[in-house]
Amino acid sequence: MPAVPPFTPQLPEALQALLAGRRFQRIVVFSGAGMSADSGIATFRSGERGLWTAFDPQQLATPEAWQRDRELVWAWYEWRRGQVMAAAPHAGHRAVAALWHATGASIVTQNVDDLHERAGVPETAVLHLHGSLFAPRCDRCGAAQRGLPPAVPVLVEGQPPRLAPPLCPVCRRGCARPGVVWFGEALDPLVWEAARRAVGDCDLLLVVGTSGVVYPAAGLIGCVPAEAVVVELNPQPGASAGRIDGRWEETAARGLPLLCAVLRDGS
Ligand code: BJW
Repeated sequence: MPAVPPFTPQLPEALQALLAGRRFQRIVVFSGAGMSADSGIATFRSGERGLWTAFDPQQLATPEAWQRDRELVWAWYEWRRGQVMAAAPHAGHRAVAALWHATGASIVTQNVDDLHERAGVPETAVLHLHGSLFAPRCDRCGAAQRGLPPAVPVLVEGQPPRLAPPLCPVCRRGCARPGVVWFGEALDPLVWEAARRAVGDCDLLLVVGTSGVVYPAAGLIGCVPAEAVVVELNPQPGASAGRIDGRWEETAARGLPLLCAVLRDGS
């Protein structure tokens, strides 16, 4: 029988020893889909509930998919935007926000949701490597089309949902596309550089809820200075690629409140 986790999470001894008596000055939190799993947002690759188990990324998350079938892709992203809007940040998001307020930690996320922000981190302080569900732009002229009201896809029985993306009010030729980074697309160079700088200058990197298989984001872990400490929080052992000095096999909602308190106040 698997051990029942204690009701109140406890830092593993090895991690406690690694962090004991240390005051970190330049912390970076690097989050992936597992960060939002406890808010009910599906991850991409975790078991049967992973998005890429139910859906084919080639049909939905590539520029080619967009060229082939905009209405299918737009409907899928609007469905996901609706799910995020209905979700709420959990205790782990709030702990990261408190850590940001206390230490000015950098927040680098692969997530396209806004749960770090809704937990209290200012929008300008979150580096979204893979864009945002809330930042659509024209697929032709690039004009931002923020603030679109949530739309409901048309459902035809036995067929995938479809939804026409709104026409661009600026050029009137293109239409809104999701403001996310698809496979084969480059990351925003300014966001990427800022993330690399933060990680390259950190003294502690906290890696939360990522499988570490998507590049270049996963390569960030390799940018940490030799003297920095890398801690991974993930219920799946050894999920991330790269050097990890301390691990805690725990969920974000359970682990982050304690871990962030230790980093904030010392142990
Ligand atoms: C919990 C938990 C709980 C569960 N608490 N934890 C070979 C080598 C290197 C690169 C490539 C290659 N072949 C192809 C590439 C390139 C490609 C790539 O990396 N592919 C890999 C799949 C191999 N990369 C790209 O295409 C990137 N662009 C690029 O390379 O551009 C080059 C270029 C340069 C110049 C000009 C033009 C091009 C772009 C990558 C974009 C990724 N996009 C997505 C979709 C975003 C939009 C959307 O949301 O739909 O980003 S894919 C998806 O994966 C999403 C995520 O951000 C990303 C990473 O996933 P993440 O966050 O790690 O989630 P999961 O599900 O994988 O893991 C969840 C983890 O949480 C697990 O470990 C669980 O255990 C854990 N967990 N519950 C804590 N409660």
